[in-house]
Amino acid sequence: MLLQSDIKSILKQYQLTIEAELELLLKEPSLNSLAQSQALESMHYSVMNGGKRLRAILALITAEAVLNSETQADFKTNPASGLALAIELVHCGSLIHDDLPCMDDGDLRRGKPTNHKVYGEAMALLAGDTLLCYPLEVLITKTPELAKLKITRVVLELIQAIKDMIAGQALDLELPSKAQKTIEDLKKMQELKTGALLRASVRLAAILAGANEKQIIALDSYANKLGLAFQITDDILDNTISTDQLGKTAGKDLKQNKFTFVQEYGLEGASKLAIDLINSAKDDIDSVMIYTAKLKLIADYVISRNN
Ligand code: GRG
Repeated sequence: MLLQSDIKSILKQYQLTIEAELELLLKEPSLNSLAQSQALESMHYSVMNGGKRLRAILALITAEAVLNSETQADFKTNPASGLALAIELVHCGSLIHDDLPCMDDGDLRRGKPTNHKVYGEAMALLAGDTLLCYPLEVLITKTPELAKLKITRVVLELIQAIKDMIAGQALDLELPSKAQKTIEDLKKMQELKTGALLRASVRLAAILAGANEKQIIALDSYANKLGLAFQITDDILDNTISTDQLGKTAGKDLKQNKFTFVQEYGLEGASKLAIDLINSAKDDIDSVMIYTAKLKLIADYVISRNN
């Protein structure tokens, strides 16, 4: 039986596998043309600079749960292996663009200078661009043969999730200047900006692993709630954790006049909302699968993390 205290070692195991695979992907011959400039080094800097690898882990453990596997499956045969890597790459690209001066203007990411601080804005832009198209190649070429039967649906849904993330980012940029902001505006924006990729990690892994419709619906609901709880926790951490611990500049939301869940509900209210969402997310998956332990542990981790 898995305990809450096992989460650190479980995360570590998956992180090591994912990082080794990401490192290999950045050496693929299809990226050779980018190696002629600093573009590949710039990408490498932002893909391999830490990160919790939450989206990739969610994809892998969702597929394992659907396949009734209690233990970590061999990476290459996990139906969601290509998806896990693809989503992680898109996520890293989105962070590079998010940190640009024309967006969130970040100096620090994962405790290190942001991409454009090291490689300049133009190279950061190009690294982010590459991390938008290369992941689709990765998804198609690295998905194990059997799961490839579902690939068209999965590619199309991933493209939609990426467009939703971009739409969420656009709303995020516009929201501070909107005169009448409602909590519904905030939820919609976060559902798109942060929720879409997290949801895709779970939902598309379930599809690739051959989940039935009931399981897909339950996992989709789990992922939606997890995504919202993740963002609420981000808002709480921005208010309560130091820049050192957070790995990026703390207290930025307030400085940038961002409308957040903490502003709306206060620290205690926001924390209660996140806990309720996670409990409900865990309930969602109980009746449709047997091996839900890791999905539940990671749900708890989403709101107990400190970065
Ligand atoms: C070029 C792909 C691409 C996108 C452009 C900039 C943009 C559109 C989207 C940005 C969306 C964004 C910044 C969403 C926030 C997601 C979020 C909460 C990031 C932090 O996630 P963690 O904590 O990060 O999982 P680590 O560092 O652990 O990977």
